[in-house]
Amino acid sequence: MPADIKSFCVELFKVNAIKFGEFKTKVGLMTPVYCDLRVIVSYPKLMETLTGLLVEQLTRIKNIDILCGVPYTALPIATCVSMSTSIPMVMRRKEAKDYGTKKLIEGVFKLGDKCLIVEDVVTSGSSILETVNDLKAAGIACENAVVLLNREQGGEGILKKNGIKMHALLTMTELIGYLREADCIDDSVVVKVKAYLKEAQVDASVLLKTPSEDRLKLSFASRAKVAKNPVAEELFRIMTTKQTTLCLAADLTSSTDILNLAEQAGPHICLFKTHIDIIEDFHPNFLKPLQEIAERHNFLLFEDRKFADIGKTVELQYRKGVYKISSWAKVVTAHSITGKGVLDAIKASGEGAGVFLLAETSAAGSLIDEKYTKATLKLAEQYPDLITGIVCQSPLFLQNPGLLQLTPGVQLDAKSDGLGQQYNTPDNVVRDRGADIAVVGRGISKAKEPEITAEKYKSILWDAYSKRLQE
Ligand code: 5IU
Repeated sequence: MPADIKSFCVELFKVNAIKFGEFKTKVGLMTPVYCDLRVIVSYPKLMETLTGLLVEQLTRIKNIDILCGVPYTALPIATCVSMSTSIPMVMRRKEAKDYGTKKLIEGVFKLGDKCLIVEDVVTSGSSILETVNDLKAAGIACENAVVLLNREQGGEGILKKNGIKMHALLTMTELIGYLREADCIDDSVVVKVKAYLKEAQVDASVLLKTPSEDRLKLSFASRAKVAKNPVAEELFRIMTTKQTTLCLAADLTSSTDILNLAEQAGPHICLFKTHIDIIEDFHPNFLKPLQEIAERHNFLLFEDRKFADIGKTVELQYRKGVYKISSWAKVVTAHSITGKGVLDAIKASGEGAGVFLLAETSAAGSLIDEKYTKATLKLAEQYPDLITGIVCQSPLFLQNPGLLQLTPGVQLDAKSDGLGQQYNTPDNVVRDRGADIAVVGRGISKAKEPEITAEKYKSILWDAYSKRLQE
């Protein structure tokens, strides 16, 4: 391989893909060496050699389901690697944000697919991280990047800190060594480049800011500190103290049964989710013992009311009627279908409840589409102090670690319930679908021993969260 790569370097030099002199970089600094692999598409033979070298490199990387080239230079390179290895490829759209509803990732993939990144040159690693962020947002796992040239300016370390192992064919030091050997450059150029490399190390702290905010890699304890909604902050703290991310859906119709379930599962949950209007023997007196249990076991009461009317009606539904939800529920759910009014009404009540906004559902045949989901996230952004989190089925948001992802449709033993509910396993929702809190209902309430079952779900979920932090 060294012989191959040496002559390949010389060929790159000959076609001006590597140049020496004085060049301005993207960020305005001067560099004595410039690599521009964009020309390579004009030299099919060189492309073939590069493909062969990359393919050889990637045989050492295990578990690759798909490939993705960093746009644009590495797109044709990734295509060649995909054709040569028969590993399918996906494409990241750079401009999708401007189009609003267009998909960021084109191609066929499954949630949790492991993607190998293909890139030509790495300086800071920021281009790779941009691509990785979008892939992760689509539920694709990224751990490895195969690249032609490591410029040795800090990119490898930055990528590593972000969970990406870089497999480079070549370092800048090796490249200039080979070119010197082949008499393409003289000693003075070698000295200049080496001096430059020493000085021009990338300031990792600036670059790390965005990627390190990826909530999936941050502990709940650290996320508590950046939560803007007080209920989210409290939840992060409860989750950390009790080591639980379990929300129990208490969809029972008798108040005694609900109180019993709360007492049994109490030690293992962070949220107790009710549909207060399904209780057949509801009396306001029922709320007091429920609040007492919640306090004793340190969990929050959560009414899954899914407010969806005009603001004025929501205000009444929230504060009045038999249930007086605002007087006891610390958290409620809301639809985004009617827009701001719902959130304004809840906020104006001044009760300090947190809201989980519904961006996706676990129901088969749901009418919610990508456009609606995105608009919901935008709406949530406008109410940072009110929104506790987002109810969804996939890691829709990564860059806002103060928000919680709540994911219902979780069960170990069933795939569906015959009425459109779709279940995933606890491990899957946390590690592949980005759930911070998992909602489990019948998986626990219908179990023979709800207390033991709640504890089991709690520990599987916590395990999955711990693994996610290390992945
Ligand atoms: N719930 C869902 N899916 C959703 C939303 C809410 O299941 O997309 I939004 C609620 C309905 C029920 C609980 O109260 O979560 C799930 O209960 P089971 O685990 O018993 O299916």
